[in-house]
Amino acid sequence: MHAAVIAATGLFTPAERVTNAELVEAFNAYVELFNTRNAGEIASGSVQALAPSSVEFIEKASGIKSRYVMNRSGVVDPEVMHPLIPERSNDELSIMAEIGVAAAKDAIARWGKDASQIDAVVCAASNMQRAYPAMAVEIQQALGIEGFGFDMNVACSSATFGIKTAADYIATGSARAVLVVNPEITSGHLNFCDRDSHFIFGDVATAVIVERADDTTGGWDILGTRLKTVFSNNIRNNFGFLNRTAPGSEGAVDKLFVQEGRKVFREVVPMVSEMIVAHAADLGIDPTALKRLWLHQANINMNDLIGRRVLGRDPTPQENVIILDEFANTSSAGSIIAFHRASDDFASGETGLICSFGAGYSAGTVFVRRR
Ligand code: CO8
Repeated sequence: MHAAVIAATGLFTPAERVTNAELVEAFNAYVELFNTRNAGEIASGSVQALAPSSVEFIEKASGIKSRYVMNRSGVVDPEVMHPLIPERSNDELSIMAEIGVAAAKDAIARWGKDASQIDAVVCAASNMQRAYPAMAVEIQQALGIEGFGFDMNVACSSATFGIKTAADYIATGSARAVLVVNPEITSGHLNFCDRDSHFIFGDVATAVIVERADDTTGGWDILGTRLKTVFSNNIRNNFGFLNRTAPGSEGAVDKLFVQEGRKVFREVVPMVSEMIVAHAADLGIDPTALKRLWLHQANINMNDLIGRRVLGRDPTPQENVIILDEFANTSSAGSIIAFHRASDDFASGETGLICSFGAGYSAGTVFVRRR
């Protein structure tokens, strides 16, 4: 068995950004249009009037202040309310592969080796560009990587599941270096007309290179990885290839992200806190001595609670990194952005935790130590 390290990470950030104020302005204009256009039905009680959103609620309930998006103009247009992303021909790089490649190139540059030294590509994300060919194979081709690639989807936990898969390939000798890419165009499956969730997500791509420890002196030792899934209906996206086969589905609108946010909050916090503490104990790590947590970035109050339960005290902003204020929930990429942004100050031997959680439910823990 071979030990694995996280050798490098990379980040692609979209050029366009939407603040809460801009998003709420568009949402409230949409609500006005809807209520005006449906005034008769609303008066007769057959349609329910929509209520406005508010910046104050969003910031207090979630901690989110802005998000990056692949297309801003559609998202802030009350007559559109979704991103506008032109379809590409089969001969062009798909948009999800394109942002995955951008993040991968950033990681490869930091790694300082050539892409040809990568043996496998795992594209791990919440939503895939298409059924096939796999995005991972497209990314592999764009980067000139030999070997193999495949896509995997574990919603917000895709990155940690991908890192574990990569570390297992390293351990068994199936690969010496694996590229894990997390392109997340969450705006494509977010219902910008839904007051409960229109503010939640943002777009981004991250990349992680996992390498055999013997092949490098740098990076982060992967001390242990653990995965967990427990079925829940509280976060769902029912979009799928069988949708059009359901009798009576003709003309139905796309099925988008839905959740019972409060239930998710209540159920996932204990599940994840207990998982972290148990995994740390099995590895002989004192969780209260961790220098830093790079948690999934869905909700600031959730991260505060998990941080308190794991560290046994109120975590400082340095101990519990928050990037969701700027990026919103970027699904699988969130904990990787936090790690990418806030890990340079670690001294050799210092230990931290990358942890994701989300739909499924799913959760993944990756304990790392600076080499
Ligand atoms: N503006 C003003 N008021 C609002 C708004 C709004 N936008 N939305 C709701 N309210 C009101 C409600 O109507 C309610 O009013 P009342 O008390 O009168 O009934 C009140 O505010 C409170 O509403 P909630 O109970 O819904 O509010 P919460 O405090 O629970 O906050 C959150 C809502 C922020 C959603 C919170 O519950 C949360 O963050 N929960 C955790 C969710 C989470 O972690 N989800 C993980 C999902 S990610 C994942 O795994 C899937 C990945 C797939 C990515 C695909 C991309 C699309």
